[in-house]
Amino acid sequence: MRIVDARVIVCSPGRNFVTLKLVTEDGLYGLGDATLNGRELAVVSYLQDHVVPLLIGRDARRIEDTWQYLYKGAYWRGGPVGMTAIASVDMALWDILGKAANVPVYRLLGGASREAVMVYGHANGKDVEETVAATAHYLELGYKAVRAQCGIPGLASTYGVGRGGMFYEPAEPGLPPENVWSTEKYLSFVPSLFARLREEFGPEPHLLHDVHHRLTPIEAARLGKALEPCHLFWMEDPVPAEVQDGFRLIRHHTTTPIAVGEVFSSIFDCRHLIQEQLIDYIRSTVVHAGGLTHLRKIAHLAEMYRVRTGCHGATDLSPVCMAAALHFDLSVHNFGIQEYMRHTDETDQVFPHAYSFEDGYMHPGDAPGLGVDIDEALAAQYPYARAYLPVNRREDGTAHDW
Ligand code: KDG
Ligand code: MG
Repeated sequence: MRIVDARVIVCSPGRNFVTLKLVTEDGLYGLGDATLNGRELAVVSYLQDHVVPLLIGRDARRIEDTWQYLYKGAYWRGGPVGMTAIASVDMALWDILGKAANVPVYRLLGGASREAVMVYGHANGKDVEETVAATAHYLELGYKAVRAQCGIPGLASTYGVGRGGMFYEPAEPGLPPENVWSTEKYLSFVPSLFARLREEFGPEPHLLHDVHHRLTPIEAARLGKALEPCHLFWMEDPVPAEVQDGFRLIRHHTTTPIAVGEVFSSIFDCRHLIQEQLIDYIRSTVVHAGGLTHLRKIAHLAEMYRVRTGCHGATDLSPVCMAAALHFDLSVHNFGIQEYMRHTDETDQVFPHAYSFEDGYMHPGDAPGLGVDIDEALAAQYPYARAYLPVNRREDGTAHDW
């Protein structure tokens, strides 16, 4: 089953996506997401200029060997650009294998470990009242878990707040906008937001919060401690992911569960955090952590330490990644939760898919392969449009983590 064609498709149906399409001599094709938000074209070049020539003529069934060939053969290993490119090849190969065997990918991964996958949605508001209303809306839709983000009194712009509704999109067209940040204003406010949400909705719904890499370890420890009475499902990215020893300090001070990993590229980024049990949830996902082949290795390591998965699932991860993540989530034993930020209707039309949402849970569907397609003619009507994530500065103008 030789690969005879490999194409990179760039489109922007509401936001930018990069998709790899591999075609075999038997006429089967597979899709892989290769979107790296704000650096999309770097992955396009990596694939087109350096990976595609290596794929033509390879046996599409040799998934592990192709992974190792691309990873080890590059010499310059790891990193978000290279690992996203490898992930897209890997996803496309699993898609082809599923289609060839006429089974959904989760069956190739060991079958379903659960009936469906619990997901969390994003409740965003510019103030507490709006965040309460957004949380209520998600709960009415059947969600069992909601991430709450809120504008901070005294700050004009805050991560996770802005376009509201069901389709929050963090990237902005053109050059990056700049946000202003105050740790003190944030820390004095957030515990009162969650106290109000618990008062409003009681102990049952799972509540999550993304700190978005903005605190120092001791500040994060203070926040985790203050949030303990509100028993969050998790506090995400309390400090920049590379401040790995900082997680130990946070751990010494609080029982609030910790999630990290959406920016990790490989098992080597999270090995220490998992083995030292410094985190509770690993958030790496298919597209940015080397595909299903590599993410499964991360999950298996995590399983030994009772660390559960919580895959990143923002809108910049295309429906191809979302489908792959759901096959992974359904099959892997130590699944925890899946993030689900809905795509716009334009995106869903370009990427028709078999996955579905019902009452707070998702299922990848039983279509052969990943169960997601691309309408290339429609995709061509949405050309790439430069967009960046915002940049963050403290009130005195110092560049800060976003
Ligand atoms: O591209 C970056 C976004 O995906 C990220 O900002 C979203 O932090 C995020 C999340 O938890 O979904
Ligand atoms: Mg996040």
